Amino acid sequence: MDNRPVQLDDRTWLLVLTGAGISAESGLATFRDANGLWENHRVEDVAAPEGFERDPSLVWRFYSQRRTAASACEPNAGHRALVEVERRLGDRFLLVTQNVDALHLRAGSERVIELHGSLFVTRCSRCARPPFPDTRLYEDALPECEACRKAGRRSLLRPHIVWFGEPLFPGHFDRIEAFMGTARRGRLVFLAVGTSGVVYPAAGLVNLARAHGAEAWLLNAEPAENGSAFDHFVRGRSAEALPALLGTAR
Ligand code: BV8
Repeated sequence: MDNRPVQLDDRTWLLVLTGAGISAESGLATFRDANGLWENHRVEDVAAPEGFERDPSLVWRFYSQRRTAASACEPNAGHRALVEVERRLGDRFLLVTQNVDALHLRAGSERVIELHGSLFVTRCSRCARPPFPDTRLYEDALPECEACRKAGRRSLLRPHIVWFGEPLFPGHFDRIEAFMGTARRGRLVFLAVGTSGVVYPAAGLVNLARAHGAEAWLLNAEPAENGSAFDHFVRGRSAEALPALLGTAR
């Protein structure tokens, strides 16, 4: 257990990975706490392409409910601490989040990779039209793609989210690896916050960071599945423990 702040000097490059735990204190249910039943749905029924294929209405009701829940929340002190550190470190900072709730963006983080996509972006399930910002709720009629309709076919819109069994978006891992490679000029620190370390490839990031010489920290309310890969473990709730760990607590 470590309780001293992470040293963030002018040689430090900081790569942060956040999970659902950083949004818990904003009032959003975490993935694990729901014991695999997510808002009363089995994950494979609502966060997998097969589930969307089988029952697109159920999936759109699930994501509409999560759009409503996330929109009703506010970023917390954990999100704000990361905004503060980004201001200090600039391009020596990169935030990778597994969360799709957009709370990091609403807090003011800019150097963010939304590894699993966003609740507030929609795309066509079939054509190559670019994903687009979307806050609408689809609890009755299923949304269809206008571009496909104009081309004489019918295709459903879907959340721009990486579902289980789907690959990550192209370029995200390249950007993360490029950041780690550049960080070799200085001292790379990898910090995971609020994640159970179960879902891959995100849970493998700590190993990649250590292969790039990183010092690895985990801040979490409980030990994580991949906890043994970290050099330091800070047990705590991120809204309070993260500002202290980063030295941004007022
Ligand atoms: C891929 C979007 C390959 C959805 C998410 C069998 C078949 C297919 C794939 C697999 C398989 N077996 C394994 C896999 C791989 C699979 C995987 O890892 N499965 C796990 C369950 C074993 N991964 C995938 O499928 C990935 N894709 O492998 O593709 C491929 C490659 C090429 C070509 C084709 C295919 C895709 C994974 C992405 C899935 N999508 N999200 C949505 O959100 O709607 S993942 C989902 O889980 C969320 O994003 C969530 O963030 C993420 C991980 O969970 P955590 O964030 O860690 O949240 P969790 O609740 O688990 O933990 C929270 C932690 O916080 C807890 O430890 C808690 O103690 C702590 N905490 C709570 N409160 C606080 C706190 N800590 C601090 N402060 C607090 N206040």
